[in-house]
Amino acid sequence: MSDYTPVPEDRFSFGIWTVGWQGVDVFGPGTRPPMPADRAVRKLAEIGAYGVNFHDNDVFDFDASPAERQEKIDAFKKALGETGLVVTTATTNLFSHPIFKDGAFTSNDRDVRRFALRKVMDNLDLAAELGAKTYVCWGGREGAESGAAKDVRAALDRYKEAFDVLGDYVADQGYDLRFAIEPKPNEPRGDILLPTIGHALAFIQTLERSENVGLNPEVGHEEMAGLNYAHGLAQALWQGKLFHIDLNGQHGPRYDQDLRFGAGNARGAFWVVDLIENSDYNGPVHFDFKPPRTEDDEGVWNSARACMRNWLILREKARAFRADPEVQDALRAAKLDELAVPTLADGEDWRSVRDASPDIESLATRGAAFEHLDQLALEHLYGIR
Ligand SMILES: [Mn+2]
Repeated sequence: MSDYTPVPEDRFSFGIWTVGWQGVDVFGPGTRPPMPADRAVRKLAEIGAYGVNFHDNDVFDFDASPAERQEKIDAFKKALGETGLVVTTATTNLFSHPIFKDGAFTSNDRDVRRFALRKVMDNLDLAAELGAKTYVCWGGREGAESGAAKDVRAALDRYKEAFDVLGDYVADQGYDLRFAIEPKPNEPRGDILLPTIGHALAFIQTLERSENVGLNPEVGHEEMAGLNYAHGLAQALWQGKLFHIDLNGQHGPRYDQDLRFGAGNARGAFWVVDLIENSDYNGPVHFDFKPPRTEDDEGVWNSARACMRNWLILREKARAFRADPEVQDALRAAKLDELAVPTLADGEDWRSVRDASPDIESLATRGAAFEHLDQLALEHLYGIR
């Protein structure tokens, strides 16, 4: 058993806004003081993170003067330089300021949409300068609370237009950046556009530069919709679209809890780690959580450390699961190897199965042997194997 100490090869990264969250919620103000971005960078480096992700307004305020903006960026850069923390990812705050109350790329107001594009382009410049490779787009305010307020088909036209324009900007500037759309079903809007991984995958196919746009799925957002996050990630991988991951914890369909990774649906977290560890995903292992507003500064860092520790614990368990000879036997008994074999052999076509006539009785009565396999997984997770 290791001591679960993170190393740079683990590629753990955090949003500046996660540890910096003051604990503001719908029913009360923050319980913690503001945290400057440069302090977040220094503390994250101290606890073993590899990288960071930032919104423009995590670093400088929405209404900062050019001089104030530069001063905050310089402090951020200084902390990055001193700690060696990598900026893996960047994103734009298109949801906090009242101007975005009806969305940004899909606001009914054209002037808001034009300003939103400008705000993203400003931060794409900074993202490229700081070396980010992924640009996350979470359209939290793109949606509606009521039926007639949003023409969804027109809004999707505008959503596509935004990605096409921004894709041209990145190409024309020669930036080495890919976009990653983050789906979410609701909150803060009653209903958000591109609510799930599946909706977003279908949308991406319509874009002019679709090869440069993928996904940033979040645990909690998919589980809020009652969906299986690991299955969603697997489909995104299968379609070559898993550009980034947002890890946290969630207890089923309720408000967006943003618990530390591994809390909430622990069984789901096990399968997420197992999937990612056995995939070609090579982006950051990124945490987008919120330390509960019950916590003080010490609690914030305990919560952040626990995200990484839980990943490492689950990684050890997932590896032990796959290496267990009894599991390997159970996988064969459950015919996982057979699923990997094409249904038609080389040279066969539909004629080969047109009259398929297996032993129906035998196939119908044969058990799938999944319960034994799943129990082995749970026993690894529960720590007795
Ligand atoms: Mn969330």
